[in-house]
Amino acid sequence: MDRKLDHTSSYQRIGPSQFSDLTGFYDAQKAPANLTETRRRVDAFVNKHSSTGRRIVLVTSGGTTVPLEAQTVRFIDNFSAGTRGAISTEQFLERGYAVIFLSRQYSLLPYSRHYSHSKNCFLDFMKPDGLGGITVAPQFTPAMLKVLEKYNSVKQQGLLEVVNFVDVNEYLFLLREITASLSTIRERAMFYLAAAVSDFYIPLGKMVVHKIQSGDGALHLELDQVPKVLSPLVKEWAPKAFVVSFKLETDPSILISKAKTSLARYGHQAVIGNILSTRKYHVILITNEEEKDIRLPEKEADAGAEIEGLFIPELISRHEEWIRQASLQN
Ligand code: 9Z3
Repeated sequence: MDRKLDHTSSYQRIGPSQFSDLTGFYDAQKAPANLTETRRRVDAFVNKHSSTGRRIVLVTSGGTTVPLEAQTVRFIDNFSAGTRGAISTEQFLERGYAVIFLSRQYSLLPYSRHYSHSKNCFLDFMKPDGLGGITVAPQFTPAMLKVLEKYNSVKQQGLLEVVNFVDVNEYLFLLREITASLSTIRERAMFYLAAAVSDFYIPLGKMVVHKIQSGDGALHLELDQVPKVLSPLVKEWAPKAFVVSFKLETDPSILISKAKTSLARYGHQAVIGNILSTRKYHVILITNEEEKDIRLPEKEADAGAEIEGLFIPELISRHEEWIRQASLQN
């Protein structure tokens, strides 16, 4: 049995992150091994689509882990399965965007999500064809054919680039690298930051190397605050891009004020506010000009509609206006 967390101490606040300016964070942490290769891949993707004038969106998706040991046996995780990110990616692709999908390894992927994490095992979708081969069971064929056609078309046109992370450190390094690449297309880039990013972490310098041993009583964890990357992203890394962040709360009474504070603090273009328990049916789109309540009617949800199909077109029209305004100034 592992040592129990001390719930009182885990809620004690220990002051701001030692790396509130972020430079310190990137200097002190270790970059992921695949960073240079990923940057090369993303640069090639951005160059290819920038030459055709296509808009590109970075969709971040899924939860980041917080390792407790450098040789990680245990880690803190969160609820996100990456559903929002995977659905949103399909929506953007259908509306002509190229997508960089920065996603938690093994979380939901666009298109395959319809089958990978479903109540059916993937084998339930198949049946023997009687000739020694396998076919798709007839009741699933029409829906699967539609998904397959969309998936193949995206693949053939090279419209989707997937980059994976597991922990919050990898996420922050990859985000900075991809942002640098995307900043080259200026206003045509959109950032859609839907990943459930950890607020607290253990810096490399304070992390034990080996497995934490049991037997010494309660385990007290002290976590530093994860630096807020939205600030440099908006102000320095990609100042011309259209940036959408997400604000997740469990208490509806603070959602709008927290979203507005975020918008005022970071100066980006939109916040999608959502409550954990209702996030699939209700979001609030907050910009400097408006506060729009968006709800998916029950009937539409029952018929298979998804709320991303309602609010992503709203974001896209605002992105188009953002590009138009910039072109008037140039
Ligand atoms: C969201 O709020 C996403 O909508 C969800 C999607 C994570 C709720 P699922 O993956 O869930 O479909 O199950 N993402 C952002 C959450 C976040 O970490 N926001 C931070 C904050 O609220 C930074 S802006 O403080």
